[in-house]
Amino acid sequence: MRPLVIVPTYNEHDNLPLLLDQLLQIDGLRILVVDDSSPDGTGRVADEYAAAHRACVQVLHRTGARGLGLSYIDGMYIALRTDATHIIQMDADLSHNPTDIPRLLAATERAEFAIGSRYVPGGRIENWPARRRMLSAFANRYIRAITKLTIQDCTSGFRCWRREALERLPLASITSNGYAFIVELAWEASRAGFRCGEVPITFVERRKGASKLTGRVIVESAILPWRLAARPK
Ligand SMILES: Nc1nc2c(ncn2[C@@H]2O[C@H](COP(=O)(O)OP(=O)(O)O)[C@@H](O)[C@H]2O)c(=O)[nH]1
Ligand SMILES: [Mg+2]
Repeated sequence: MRPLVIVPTYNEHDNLPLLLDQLLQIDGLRILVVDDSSPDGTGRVADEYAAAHRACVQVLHRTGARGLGLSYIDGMYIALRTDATHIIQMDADLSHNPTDIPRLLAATERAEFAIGSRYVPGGRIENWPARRRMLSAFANRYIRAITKLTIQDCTSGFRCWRREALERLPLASITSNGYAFIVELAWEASRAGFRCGEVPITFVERRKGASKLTGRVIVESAILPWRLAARPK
C-alpha cells in the first residue's frame, strides 16, 4: 500500500506543524500540502517540512483563484501522477485524527472509497456550538433528500479513495470551486456506482485559527443539490 494524503490549507500556520508531526508518524504515508498563498505564512511552514522530509512531504503553492474544491482538484491530479495506491483527503485544523487513517484504508478493501463519518453509529462531534451542529445535520438531510444520496455524512472532508476509483471520476468537469466540491465528488462517486464505506470518527472542532465557512460557501452548497438532481444519472 502506498497512501498519499492531500491537506488543503488556508491560514493554518498554528495547526499545520502539529498535523504534519502526527502524519509523519504513519509508516509509508506521503503528504501533499496544497496551500492557497495563505497570508499567514502557512506555505513557508509547509516548505520547511518539505525540505526536512524530502521523500514524503511535498507542497503545491497555488496562486490565482482560491478555493477548497480548486485546491483538491489540483492536488488530486498531482497525486494521480505518482504511484500512490490510495489518496486521502483531510482538513489541516486537527479536526480529523491521523490515527483514523488506517481504519479508512482498511475500509477501502470492501469499497471504492471510505468516508470518516460523524453520522453513523459511533461517530461524534466535539466542541461544535449548537448552531454549527444544526447547520451540518440540516445540510446532510437537505442534500440527501434532494439528491437521493445514501451516504450519511456527505459533507465530511475526511476520505480515502482507491486510486482506480479516483481515476475514473470526471475531475475536469466538477463545477464546484468551494466546499460544495466535497458533496459533488461524493455524488459523482455514487453515480459511478462506487461503494462507500462509512467509518465512524470523532470530529473535534479546531482550537486554533478560524473556520473559512462563509455565507458565500453556504449559498454555493445550498444550490448544488438542485443542480445535481437535474443532472442525468
Ligand atoms: N487550499 C485551501 N484550503 C482551504 C480553503 N478553505 C478552507 N481550506 C482548508 O479546508 C479545511 C477545512 O476548512 P475549515 O475552515 O476548517 O472548515 P470547517 O471545518 O467546515 O469549519 C482546512 O484545512 C482549511 O485550511 C481554500 O480556499 N483553499
Ligand atoms: Mg475545520
